[in-house]
Amino acid sequence: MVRRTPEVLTRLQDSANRAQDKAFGLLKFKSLVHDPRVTSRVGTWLGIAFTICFVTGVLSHFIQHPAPWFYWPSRPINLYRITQGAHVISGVAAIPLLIAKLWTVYPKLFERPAVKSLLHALERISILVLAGAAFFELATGTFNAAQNYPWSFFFPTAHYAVAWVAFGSLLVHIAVKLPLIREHRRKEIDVSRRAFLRTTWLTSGVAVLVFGGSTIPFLRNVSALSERSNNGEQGLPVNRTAAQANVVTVDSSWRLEVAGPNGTTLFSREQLQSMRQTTAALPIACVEGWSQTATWSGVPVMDLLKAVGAPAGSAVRVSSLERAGLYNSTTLPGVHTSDPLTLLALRLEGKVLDLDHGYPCRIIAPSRPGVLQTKWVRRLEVIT
Ligand SMILES: Nc1nc2c(c(=O)[nH]1)N[C@H]1C(S)=C(S)[C@@H](COP(=O)(O)O)O[C@H]1N2
Ligand SMILES: [Mo]
Repeated sequence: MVRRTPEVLTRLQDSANRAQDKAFGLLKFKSLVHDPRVTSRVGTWLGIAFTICFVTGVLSHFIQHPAPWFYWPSRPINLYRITQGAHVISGVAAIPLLIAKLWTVYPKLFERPAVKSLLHALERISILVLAGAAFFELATGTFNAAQNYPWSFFFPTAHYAVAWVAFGSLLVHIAVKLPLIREHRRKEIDVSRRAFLRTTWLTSGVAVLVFGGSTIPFLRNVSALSERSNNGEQGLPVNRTAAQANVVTVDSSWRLEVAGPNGTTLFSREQLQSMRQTTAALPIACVEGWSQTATWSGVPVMDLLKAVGAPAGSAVRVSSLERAGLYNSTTLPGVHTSDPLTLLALRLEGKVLDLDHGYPCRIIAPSRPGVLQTKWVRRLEVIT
C-alpha cells in the first residue's frame, strides 16, 4: 500500500500540472510553423502557382469556347502544349503548398471570439470561400488528369466557374493581407522553420517530378504517374478508343464530304492520298495534361479548301463518324485553316493511321487542345 505522504502528493500534483500544460500547449497550437513568417512565404508561392494556373486555364477555356474578341495563334506549334503543361504543373505544385499553407494557419479557425466585427466576419468568410474553392479546383483537376470522374456535374463547366471564385477571393485575400505579407516576408527566419519550408518546396518539387513526365519529354522516365506516355497504338496514347466512340468499322465506301461554296465534293481515301502530302512533327496536347509529339502526314486543310473553291482562311466545321459524344465536331478557325501545318492526317509515324487514332483521317493542327483534334473525320463544312 502506498503511504500518501505529502511528498507523493506534491509529485502527483506536479505531473498533473505538467500534463495539463502540455494539453493546453497543444490546444494553443504552439507548433513552430504556425507563424506568419512561414505563412507569408508559402502563401507567396501558392499565389504564384494559382495565378499561373488561373491564367492558363482561362486561356484554355477561350480556345475551346472562343469569344469574338479572342485571338489564339497557330504558332509556335507547341504554344498550347506549353500553356496547358504550365496549367497542370502549377496545379500539381500547388497541392503541397495549399496543404502547408492551411497547416500554418489552421489554429486561427479556433480563434475566439469567432467574429470580432463585420469586417472581421467578411474576411473570415472570404478565407473560407477561398480555401473551399482552391481545394475544389485542385481535387477536381487531379481527378480529371487521371481521367476519373467520380461526380455527376460536368467537369469543365464546374472547374471553370469555381476558378473565378477561387481567383476572385484570392485577390481579395492578398489585398487584405498585403501589409502583413510585406512585414513578415522581410523578417529573418530560424532554422527549424526553414526546415519546414524546405520540406514544403521539396514535396512540391517531387509532386511535379512524378507527374510532369506526362507532358515534359525528358521527365518521362522518372515520372511514376505519367503512365499514359509512349504507350498506346503506334507509340502514342489513345484518349478515346474507336470502340468507346462506337466507331467499329470503316469500310471502303467511306468518302470525305467537303461542303464548299459550290456544293459538296466527295473524296475517297485514295484520292486524298494522291494529293500533295505534308509530313510534320506535331504534338497532341490533351487538356488533361499529357502531351506527346508524333510524326503526322496528310493533306493540308488549306489544299482541300482550294480544291472546293472556298476562300483561303475560311473557318471549317469538322464532323466525326462518331455519332454521340461531346467531341464529335469542332470548328477550325481561319487562323488555323490558313496554317499549312493544319492537316487532315492519313498517316502516323509513316504508317496508315490506326483506327484508335482516327482512321480513315483526323485533324491535327498546331497549337490546339487535343480535344479539338477530331478523329474519324466524316465531313468538313466551309463556314464564312
Ligand atoms: N471524334 C473524336 N475525336 C477526338 C476525341 C473524341 O472523343 N472523339 N478525343 C479527343 C481528345 S480529348 C484527344 S486528347 C485526342 C487524342 O488523340 P489520340 O487518341 O489519337 O491520342 O483526340 C481527340 N479527338
Ligand atoms: Mo484530350
